[in-house]
Order: sequence, then C-alpha cells, then structure tokens
Amino acid sequence: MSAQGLRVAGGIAAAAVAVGVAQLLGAAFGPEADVRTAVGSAVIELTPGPVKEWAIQLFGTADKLFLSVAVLVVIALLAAVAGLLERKRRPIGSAMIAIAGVVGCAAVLSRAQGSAVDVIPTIVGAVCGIGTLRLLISDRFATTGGAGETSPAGGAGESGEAGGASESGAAGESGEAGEAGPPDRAKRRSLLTLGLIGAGVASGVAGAVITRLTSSVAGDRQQFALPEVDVPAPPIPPTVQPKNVDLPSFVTANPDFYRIDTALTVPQLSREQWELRIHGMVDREVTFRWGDLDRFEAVEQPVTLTCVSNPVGGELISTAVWTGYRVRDLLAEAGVRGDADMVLSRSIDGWTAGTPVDALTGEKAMLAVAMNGEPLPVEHGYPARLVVPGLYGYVSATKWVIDMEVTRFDRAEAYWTRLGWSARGPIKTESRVDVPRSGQDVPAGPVTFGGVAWAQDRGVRAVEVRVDGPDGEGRWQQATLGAAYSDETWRLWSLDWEARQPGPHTITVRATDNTGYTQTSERADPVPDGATGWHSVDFAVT
Ligand SMILES: Nc1nc2c(c(=O)[nH]1)N[C@H]1C(S)=C(S)[C@@H](COP(=O)(O)O)O[C@H]1N2
Ligand SMILES: [Mo]
Repeated sequence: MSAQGLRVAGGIAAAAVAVGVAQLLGAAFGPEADVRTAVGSAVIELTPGPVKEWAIQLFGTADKLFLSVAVLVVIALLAAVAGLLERKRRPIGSAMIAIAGVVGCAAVLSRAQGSAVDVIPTIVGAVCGIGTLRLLISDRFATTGGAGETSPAGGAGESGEAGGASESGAAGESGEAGEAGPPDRAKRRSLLTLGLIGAGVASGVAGAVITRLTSSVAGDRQQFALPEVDVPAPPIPPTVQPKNVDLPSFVTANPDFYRIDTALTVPQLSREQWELRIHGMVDREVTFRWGDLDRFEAVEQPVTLTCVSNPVGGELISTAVWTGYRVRDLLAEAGVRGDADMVLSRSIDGWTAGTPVDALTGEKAMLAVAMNGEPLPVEHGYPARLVVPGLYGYVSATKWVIDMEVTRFDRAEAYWTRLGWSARGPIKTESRVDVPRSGQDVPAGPVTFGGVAWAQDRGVRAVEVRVDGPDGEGRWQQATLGAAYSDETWRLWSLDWEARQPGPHTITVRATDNTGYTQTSERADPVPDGATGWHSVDFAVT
C-alpha cells in the first residue's frame, strides 16, 4: 500500500472501529442507543421535503436501503479524509471523529424515546476510533524514512517529525531485530489496518444483529391470537377479479403490500408496551392498554390504502382486509369536544398525521390490529395502526400508533404538512393501466388489457379506455369492470381489444367515481395533495 493508501485505509479503519464498537456496545443498551439508526433518522428528519419526495418517487419502498448505503458512503469518504489529514501534532482527523461523535450523540438524544445514557456507546466508539487513528500513525508503525513517503500531503515538517521519531521507535519496540526496517513496518501497518477494518465491520454487523434479535417483537407477534370478529366483512366475490388478464390481486398479499414510512429501522413495539393515549380537546383523557381493546366490537373491512406520493401510473396503492376496532368507539370514551376539528395521531417513533375529526368519528375509521387474517406485519404497524378509508396515508394511516391528540387544524401541524404538503388529503379519483406494460410487444389478434381504478371513499362507477387518439382512430370505450366490492376499495377493469395495425400504439385510461366526477386529464405533481392526470402506456403490435 502506498503511504497515501495507508492513510486513507487508516481513516477507514478508525471509522470502522468507532462504528463497530458503538454498535456492539449499543446492543447492550437497546435500540434507542443505536447511533447508526439515530443518524439515519436525523438525516431523514433534516432532508428537505422535495428531496424526500424525490427519494420516494425514485426508490419507492427501497428508499431506506438507499439511505443506509448513502450514509455508509459518506462515512467512508469522511473517514478517508480524516485519515489523510491526521498528523501527530495536528490531529485533524481525530478532531473530525470527535465532531462525528458529538453529531452522533446529538442524533441519539434527539430521538423520541432516547435518554442520556444512550450516548455512552457513541462516546466510547468515538474514543476507540480516535485511538485507532492515533495508533496507526504512531511511531511504532511509521513508514516514513524507508518505505517511501511520497505523499505531498505529508508536508515537510510532518515527514521530518515522523521520520525522525520512527527510527528510535522501531528500534526500541520491535522485538524482531533485523527485520524491523521501514518496509516491514509498512507491511505490519497494512496488516493491522486491514485487521482493524475487518474487526470493526464484524463488530458492527454483530451489534446490529444482536440489537435486532433482542428487540424483535417477532415472538410477541407470533403469540398474538387475533380477536374474534364481531362484525365480519361480506365475502369478496371472485367476480372482483377480471378474467384472462394478469392484474394485481384485488386483495394484496401482505409481502406485496406497498410500504412507505420514515422509519429507518422498524419500531419494535410489543403489545405489553403498547398504550394509546387520547387527550387534548376531550372531556376526559383516557389511556388504553392492550387488554382494554377487548371490550370494543371487533370489525373487519377491506380498504385500499394509497400514498399521496404515488405518481400517475405508480404502484403505491394496495388493498387489504383489516381487522380492528372503530376509532369512533375509542374516541367516544374520551368525549371529543365540539370545537375540535382534527386529531393529531403520533407513532412510537414520533411521526404524526392530522386527520379530520369527522373522518374518525364516522363508521369506517379503524384502529387495525390485523391485516389479511394475520397480526399486522411489523413494518405495517404492529401491534396497532390507523386505517381511514378515503384519505391518503400521510394524513391518516399512522403505524405503531400510541397517541391521539384531539385538536384543531389551526393549532397543530402534522409531519408532512410542516414540510409543505396539504393539511387535508382526500384521495383523488385515479386509474392505471397494468396491461400492457410500457414498451410491451403485443402479437396481432385478440388481446385483453386491464388495470385498476380507485376513488376511495366514493367508489368507482365507470372506467373508459382509449387506444390511440385523440387525433387517431381512438375513441373512449367503456371498460369491463370487475364487481364493485365497496366504496373503500379499488376496482379492477379489463378491455378486450383486437390488435390489427402493426406498429406503435398508446392506451389511455380514465375513471369516473360515484359522484359522477371523471378524473381530470390535467397533470399535477404528487406535492402538495396528490397527483392527477390520465395514465398512458405505449406498446407495439407485432
Ligand atoms: N409511523 C408512521 N406511520 C405512517 C407513515 C410513517 O412515516 N410513519 N407513513 C404514512 C404514509 S405516507 C403512508 S402512505 C402509509 C403507508 O402504509 P403502509 O406502509 O402500511 O402501506 O403509512 C402512513 N403511516
Ligand atoms: Mo404516503
């Protein structure tokens, strides 16, 4: 390794040791001491709204993975710089690690559930990181004066210092007389550096795995016997699903259900730890424990959830059969005061949604505890979340919900509203072409196209499809609709078409809801209150 390379690797070794030690020690302190998650969450928190939106659009459900990789890359780059800048008399790299440690502590302390002792692993990690950096540039491993310090960054003064000191250091400390020349020291330093990088990474991975295993609610979730349903949903007829075309299933399987949230690591909240506090503009504050839920009627309801960030033609929409309790029944115990118009619900990780009181005191809003006949998957809000038909998730669908403050829109602002999204988020009437896929080749002959349309909680009355046009042959034709299940769920559609004219074609879809409103062709961005426009797909007949 060149002298420059050794410095860079030394910086990375220091960072690996710092993060590894913090992560491994953090496992003993619990998830709130996890500095990696804290920093990542702080990055999410501090990222401007439009950039978050861009990340969701671009990466969708993989946005977290992108962030984790990005954070690691940034750490590695800073570590390389720290390694290059560290000098015995001017410990700039050490100072950078110290600053990173302070930033890490601030991130840990800023977390909703964090406490002062949670910074201990971060501090110890930073100290070990600095120790590593100091060790690697110490006389014992100094490579100057023989191995060829070619680094211009080394500077004359520094080279002189290191070179001068290293002679005596090496002679005095190396037990292997005769083999202690500088080239050998360089080799030892490379090996030690690589070893420390390996040890740091290994402890980091071990710490992350231990933290995950010890805090996991997988066992709690497995033991959860679902409540007996008092008010079952009417059965879903097979006719909701159009035939002869490969469309999404009317009910989305849990692993396929879209996922959007700001949680870098999924909150692990057991039923035992769960509490739901209802307070604010109420007659009496109440706090429900898990066992208290038994006294409410358990209801079951298929609902299609949609994300406001879903672009035209996007996939951030799914349907599940939810089981849970009416939010109305819970609110009734607290008694909502007449002048309140919003409920600010909060999750265990501090995320908030602002939902109109009217939407929550209606029949349909649920505190859901099960999804498609299973306890909520942890990433979908275990043990309890809100599901409110007709509203985008960002104003209603709080996962890991623990608090509901009854308030007013002119007094409180929720997470995404503070970042520039609309305070109100009714779902817009929209539709999507799923078949054909963009760019697909369609052989000449009869073919069935299809897709989905939604307008929760008004319901879809009609779907029209146009192939080519408006200037070409194209005219709007009525699609064949799958059976309507309810106004709270999407509707699947299909269209039989005869592929005749070889060459490029375009298919466009538009939906009409049960109020008679036909979705607008006007294109709007997801920000601030949901995308609009007709979805078109280009394909070719061969
Ligand atoms: N705690 C928490 N709940 C949340 C969010 C979040 O970031 N944190 N995101 C909301 C958004 S924007 C949407 S669209 C839905 C998505 O729910 P899902 O991930 O179960 O599909 O969850 C909502 N609930
Ligand atoms: Mo969303």
